[in-house]
Amino acid sequence: MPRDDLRDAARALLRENDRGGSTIPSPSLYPHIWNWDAAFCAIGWATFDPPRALLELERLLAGRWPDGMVPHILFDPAERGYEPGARWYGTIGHARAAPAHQTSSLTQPPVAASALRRVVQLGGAGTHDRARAMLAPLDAWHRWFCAARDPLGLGLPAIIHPWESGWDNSPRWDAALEAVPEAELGFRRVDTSKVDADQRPTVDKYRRYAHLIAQTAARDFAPPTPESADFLMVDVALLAILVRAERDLAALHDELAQDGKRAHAATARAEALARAMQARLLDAHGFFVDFDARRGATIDAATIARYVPVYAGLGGSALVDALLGELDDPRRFGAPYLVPTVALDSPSFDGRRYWRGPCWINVNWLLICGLRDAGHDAAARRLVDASVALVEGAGFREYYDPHSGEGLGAERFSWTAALLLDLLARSVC
Ligand code: 9WN
Repeated sequence: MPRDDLRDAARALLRENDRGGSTIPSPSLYPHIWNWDAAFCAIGWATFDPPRALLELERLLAGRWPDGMVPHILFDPAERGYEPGARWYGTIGHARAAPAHQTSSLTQPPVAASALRRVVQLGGAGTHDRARAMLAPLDAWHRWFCAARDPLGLGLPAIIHPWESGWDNSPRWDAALEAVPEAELGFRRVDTSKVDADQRPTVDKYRRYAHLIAQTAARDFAPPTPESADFLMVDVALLAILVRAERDLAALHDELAQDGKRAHAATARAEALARAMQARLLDAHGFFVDFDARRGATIDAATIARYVPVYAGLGGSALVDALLGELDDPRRFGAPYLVPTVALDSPSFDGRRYWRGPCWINVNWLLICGLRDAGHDAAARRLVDASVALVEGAGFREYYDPHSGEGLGAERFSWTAALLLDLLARSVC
């Protein structure tokens, strides 16, 4: 398909999923605002409508909690097509929760500051006033991660639920989830009536997810401790996103507000996180590994998350070289369609079930950004072409089978369209 047509189709999809200023991830499965989806969507909107991109981020930040957390879902109260809904989280009317919005009690990877920087780059001076107003909430959210989510004082914030990683069903969380009790769901799963069950998490996973949510509510949404949280995981992919977001926030403090003090503080937080990652999360082979903060155990799962630190320039040329080597290795990540999220020779690999093998355009995008910044233009271009090939072959799907390229999961998926727009804009410019 000519790239102009692909671009038009991607723009049309974002417009179709626009619900008056925020973009739902997919009409077939996800009818509310999701956190990192909104940030990815803003990056797409920025390529053709920067004011609309700003609105996407403003709507997301409007759901923030008094302590600074930006929730992983902002619910549309009129929408009934997704379970679990807001009531199930126990957040409505709670003093710690957002006063004027119905939200989940979790967060998600903080892509928003990096998205805002991209919007400002593309939108120019006309975006500055509205972008400046978002710096304080972004700053508060970034500070919240270490303030509320580092009970062991590792300098490394942890997630309390697989949904906070965005990589919900990744084998990275299997061992820790095994020890989490199964609870009654208390809601009707609608996902498996819309998408084949073999592409979604198993029933026992959902029961454990339910337990973790109930535990959060039982704690009255107070910050977790190893005694009060059955899942406390340092996620390297989320941390890499936070490091880059802090640097982008520092640049915005400088450029938009000439606020050297806050810029310096954000840079210092980024560098402290990067140092803590180097000190505590590097394994004997030079890979960053997730860390189970409850059990004091590192996680050994062969997933592409080990390469996401390249997005933040972490790991240096050794990590980039290892990534390039594994992308060429048909036993590892060198699938016919790129990039599988789990190594092909891993016993956990499942090319159809979400986060256990399929290709995702947002993961490709994180790797592409890192490769480009490291000066590996040809490798970045290869992953751009691979991403375009997936969409051309199967449309704007949530994820894709790395062996066949078949589209899986939700249909008319917004971040696939949005990030494709960004990839096309950057390769043409
Ligand atoms: C739970 C919306 C979200 C993404 C996540 C993805 C999936 C939700 C679900 O969909 O998670 O938050 O119901 O499966 O795993 O990354 O943000 O697109």
